[in-house]
Amino acid sequence: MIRKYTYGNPVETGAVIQKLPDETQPFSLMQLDETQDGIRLFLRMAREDAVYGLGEQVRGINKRGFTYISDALDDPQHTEGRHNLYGGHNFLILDRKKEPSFGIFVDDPSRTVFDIGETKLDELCIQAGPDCVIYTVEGESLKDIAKQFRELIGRSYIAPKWAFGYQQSRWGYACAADVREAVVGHHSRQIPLDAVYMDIDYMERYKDFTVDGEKFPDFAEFVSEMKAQGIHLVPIIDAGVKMEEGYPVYEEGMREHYFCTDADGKEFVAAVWPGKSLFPDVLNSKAREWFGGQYRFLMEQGIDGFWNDMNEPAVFYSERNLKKVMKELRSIEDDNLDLYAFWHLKGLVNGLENNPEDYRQFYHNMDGVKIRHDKVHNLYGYYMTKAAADAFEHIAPGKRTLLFSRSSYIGMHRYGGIWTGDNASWWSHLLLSIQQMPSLNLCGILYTGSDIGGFGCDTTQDLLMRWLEFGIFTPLMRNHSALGTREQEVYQFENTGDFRNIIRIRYGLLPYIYSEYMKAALDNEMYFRPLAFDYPQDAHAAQVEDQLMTGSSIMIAPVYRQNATGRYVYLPEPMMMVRMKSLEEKTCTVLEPGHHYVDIALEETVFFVKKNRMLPMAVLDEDVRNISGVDMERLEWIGFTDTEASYVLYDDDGISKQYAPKENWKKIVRTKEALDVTA
Ligand code: MIG
Repeated sequence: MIRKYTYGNPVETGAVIQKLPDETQPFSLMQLDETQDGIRLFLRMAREDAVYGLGEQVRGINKRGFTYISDALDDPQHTEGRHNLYGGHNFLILDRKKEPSFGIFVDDPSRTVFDIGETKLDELCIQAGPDCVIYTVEGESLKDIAKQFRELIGRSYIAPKWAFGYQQSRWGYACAADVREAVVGHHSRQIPLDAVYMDIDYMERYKDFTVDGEKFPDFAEFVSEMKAQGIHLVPIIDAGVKMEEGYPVYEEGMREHYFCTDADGKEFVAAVWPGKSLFPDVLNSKAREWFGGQYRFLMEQGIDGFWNDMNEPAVFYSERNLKKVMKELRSIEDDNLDLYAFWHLKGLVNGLENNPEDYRQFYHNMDGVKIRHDKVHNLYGYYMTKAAADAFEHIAPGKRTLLFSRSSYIGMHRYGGIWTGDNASWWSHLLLSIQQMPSLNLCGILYTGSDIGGFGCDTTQDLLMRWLEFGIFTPLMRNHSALGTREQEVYQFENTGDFRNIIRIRYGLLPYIYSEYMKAALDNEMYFRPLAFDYPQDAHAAQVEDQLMTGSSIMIAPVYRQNATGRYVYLPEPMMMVRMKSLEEKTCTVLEPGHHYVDIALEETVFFVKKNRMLPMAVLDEDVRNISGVDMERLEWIGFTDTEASYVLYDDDGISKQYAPKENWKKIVRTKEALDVTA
């Protein structure tokens, strides 16, 4: 049961796809106060109630105990005190033990605050509006509420099958030779790989939709050379367009008034990578169509995947604010700065970046309606990504193109995935990434993953290995690291064979991962779920913050602590533990429900299969190089049952949009004796 309540005069955000009538009854699930500054919602929470959702945020799966803010921001400090990350995902579910649970979605693209028991331990307070739409979702169970919400917001983006292979990225691959080296580094060690990413260095002076001809002479030829080796190249696209005479994207955009403007209608100038830049007005349908059309330049050269970056949009400084700050700096040049004066100086300089005041200085032309950016701030990444996705419908119709974004808003999941941005090579960020997955899935974002090994800081062999042991389960499995950090390709470390084994397990799991992804997308379900969603009656399951139900057959419990040789695992029901040293070396043990300490050596991958369920594992040749070497017909069935186990296998061509109709989903049943791998 979904109810819709409209307050003020909200903009059409495009978050939902169902047209619902406005409720005539007053809002009743929570206390609602309408004030001049907006809407305030209050609810008492019982001590045992939990809150799930909010997509990309810091902290745990149960969001209680902190204030989360939707206010898209480019900030790499994903630490416990950070209130906002890159997106605006205003959906949460209140899991109430004594009263009915419900979900609430606040469709408000400006700054929205969720105080979930921070100010008052047992009080939830949401601040939004004044112009917003609120949806409440009542249902029979957490899963049912989640599904109804997903039906409201529409089907999740479906990536091409190759994008479920292992992908390598690094900010610092500066030329064709660097990319070749990464490919050879994997292939010469028989480590499968499906894609290599191109970060900003491929462009000519950081100009979108250009390729530096010195670093990549004959780019189209290079793209096909890579394709011949089974490698897809995935270039980055940034939100800011460089101001440079003679650069067609800049000149065309100026001529047609496709960029965001200041209050007087002059283009708003902010600096990002290329220095002074303009922001394409992706909230304007004409400008959006134009910007999306630019992707053609790369697609015509064979590119079939993109990642959209810096689309919060990130601002290094605005021309206006820089002038002001410089002037003030000059005025204090000769002062004897005491503590506070020095702090003030530091604040002036640090405050140049992503300054909230700058977001109040520019405007969009939403198809005739002039609207100040801060009122729609969280929509920018969504509409930049929609620009690309809409264009792909013309440029490569009928074909899936890989697309994911850094910033997003509810609804963007129909057009692309996200990656979780600039994390660090910290063990705490491995745990964070585990915890972000179900929250993102709840908001419809299925094609997602974190920078494996960590983006900032230097990784270590053990961190990368443990991260991969989790990453083999995330739909987006990409190793990415920042310029200046330790080189992080798996072959940079000793015991490369162990890394190879883990990555090969991913390819072995591919039939399962792809099936589960596709079923979750086509059925509006979650691929990663908190344990409480599957075991609502189990009070302990709700406490588990570091294990995930993954697809329909398994539960994962990754190791995320340094030097740990194992971990505690909670089993809500009997499950079969599968321990893998490699794809070929597995041992299975049935464990009783309850708490266990499980030894998991550094190079081992462990997961748990539910009773009467099973999963397919592809049998791979030694020289498999990419997903085309995964034979969906050559499967081993792993399961645990006293009688028979079953599984619904999904497959399709992996590239067209002709998804297999439900009648073609293969239900496979195996008796205990017929299982290939069992306890
Ligand atoms: O200001 O393009 O999150 O993945 O490597 C940094 C360089 C800009 C941020 C992205 C990161 C990417 C980096 N970008």
